[in-house]
This record gives sequence, structure tokens and C-alpha cells, in this order.
Amino acid sequence: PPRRGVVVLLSGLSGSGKSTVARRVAERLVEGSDRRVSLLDGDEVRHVLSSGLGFSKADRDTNVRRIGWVAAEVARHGGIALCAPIAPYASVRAEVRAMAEAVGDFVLVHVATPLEVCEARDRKGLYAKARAGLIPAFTGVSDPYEAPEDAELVLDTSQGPVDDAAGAVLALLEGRGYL
Ligand code: GGZ
Repeated sequence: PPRRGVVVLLSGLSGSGKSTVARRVAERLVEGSDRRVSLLDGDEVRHVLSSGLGFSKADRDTNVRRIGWVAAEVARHGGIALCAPIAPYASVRAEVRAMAEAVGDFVLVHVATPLEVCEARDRKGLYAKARAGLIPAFTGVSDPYEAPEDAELVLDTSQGPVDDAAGAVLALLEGRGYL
């Protein structure tokens, strides 16, 4: 029988390492299991699924809801959907959890790399621009991030290599019988 699908939502600040961890998990799932894997990465989603949306609370909620809907469809068909938006608001994360649990399973991973670390990395120069007031409503600087209180897993990518963080996600999936 087809195995149960699962939605993995990696939530965290810009630069926290969500996408990197999600990509590594996807690679290792594709190499090491026969599961079908979809990666709904922030950049791609914003260009295609959510083009035209900005960063108001309403637009972020719409973005995360759309990601959750697509991910739940993947899970409905027995796949593993890895999603890596900031997803700063608890209420819409709870909506995604409910959508996923209606058709499969849900795992919330809080990529809790500290703001100071994300800001020091500043790989895209966005934090500097946000501090200079050039990007309004930037998460962690001038817009909220509601830290999850219901995460199945908490990671900090400043505490070790990406492979360890990805390994923790895989171990959790394995523990739930998905690998
Ligand atoms: C936060 C922003 C903003 C603002 C542009 N606030 O490091 P990045 O560049 O690649 O990841 C960030 C991405 C966030 O989009 P998400 O779809 O993940 O956000 S949400 O879940 O809240 O809908 C960042 C860039 O877009 N970016 N402006 N104001 N991040």
C-alpha cells in the first residue's frame, strides 16, 4: 500500500539556513529512499506560485497558505513535501498543520539560528538594507517572527554542519516510519 505522505515545514528567519537544510534533506531522500519528494523553496514559490505578493501580513499568510495547500496535495498522494518559507505567523502555520494532518502527517522544524548569526552572515545584503530602512517590514528587524511553540524539531545551523541539521530531520522522519 502507498505510504502516508508528510509535509515538512521549515520555518525561520532569512539566512537561517532553511533552504540549505531542505535541499540537503531532499537530496538525501532522493538518493537513499524510494519516496517521492517535492521541494517548495522560498525563491521559486515567490516567483511562480506567489508572484505579485509582497510582505504584508496578509500577503505572507496568503503565500504560506498556498505553499501549505500544494504541500498537502503532495502528501495526499503519498509524497514528502519539504517547504522552506519564513512562515513568521503561528496562526497560518497552524492552518498548514491542519491541512496536512487532514491528508497525512505534519512536521514543523524551527530553524532557530539566532538573528545575530543570520545578520552576520547577511549573504544577500538584505539585513544591511533593512537596517538602513531600505526594506520595510523585514522579518526580525522591523517585522515580527513568532517563534514556534509547537515545533517537532528545533535546529540551529550555527551549531554544526548542514549535514548534521539535515540528519536530524531525516532521523525524525525515520523515527516516524517514513524512510
Ligand atoms: C523578509 C524578505 C523581505 C521582507 C524580501 N522580510 O533570504 P531570502 O530573502 O532569500 O529569504 C527572504 C524571502 C522571504 O520570503 P518568504 O516567502 O519565505 O516569506 S514569508 O514566509 O514571510 O512569506 C528574503 C526575501 O524573501 N525578503 N523582503 N520584508 N524577507
